[in-house]
Amino acid sequence: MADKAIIPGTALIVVDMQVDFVTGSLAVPGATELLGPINEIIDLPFAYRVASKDFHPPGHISFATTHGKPLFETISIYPPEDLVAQTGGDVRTITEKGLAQTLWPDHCVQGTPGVEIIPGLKVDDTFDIIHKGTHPMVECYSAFKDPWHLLRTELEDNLRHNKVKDVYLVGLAGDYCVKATAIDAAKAGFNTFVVTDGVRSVSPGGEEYEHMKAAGVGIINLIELKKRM
Ligand code: VGL
Ligand code: ZN
Repeated sequence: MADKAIIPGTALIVVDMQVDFVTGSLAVPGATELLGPINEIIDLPFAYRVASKDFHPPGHISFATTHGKPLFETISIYPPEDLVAQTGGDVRTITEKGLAQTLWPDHCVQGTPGVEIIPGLKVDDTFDIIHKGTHPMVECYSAFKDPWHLLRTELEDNLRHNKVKDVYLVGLAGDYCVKATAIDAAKAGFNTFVVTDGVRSVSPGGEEYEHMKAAGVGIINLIELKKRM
């Protein structure tokens, strides 16, 4: 990286490369294979680097234990009325949108070892860190905002402040947080690319890449990324 000039307008987003998703309670298949490729990608001359962290309070709405229900069951969840009221929007329209929520093992709980970025990954203090899923009643796969658009993180402001045009994403999980974050990035108007060598999914071979492509996200591999950078 030292011998390469920074490329203005480029950003790397490392999504949820945390202990619980790599080796912990919600370990994504093949996630340990990502350290090499992602470290290589981190060394490329991005102008701005940011890592997201799933950062749940104990008893989060996405945990099966919170509801006393079996793991991986799907329930409908609704936005908390106080938050809806604060938005000043159409409360009824928003609250009627029940959302399918998969119930996960407890994971990425604030203050636990599982919430930390996986050791060995070169996410250093040049990275900004975005915390998401911090509200007990709101799931947030995207590092930009929750599905009801009630709570936003600093990510979009940070990207704009750093004059970012091209966003490259790697991390976990391809079918949840990477997908949601990439789609929101494209919707926000960034040229958005997911680098497949840096991604693993909970249930690979679903249609995660088709969904991303349909939203305007470019799907590239590490060789293609290196040609651009
Ligand atoms: C994620 C499931 C639950 C992710 C987060 O980072 O993809 N998946 N919470
Ligand atoms: Zn989570």
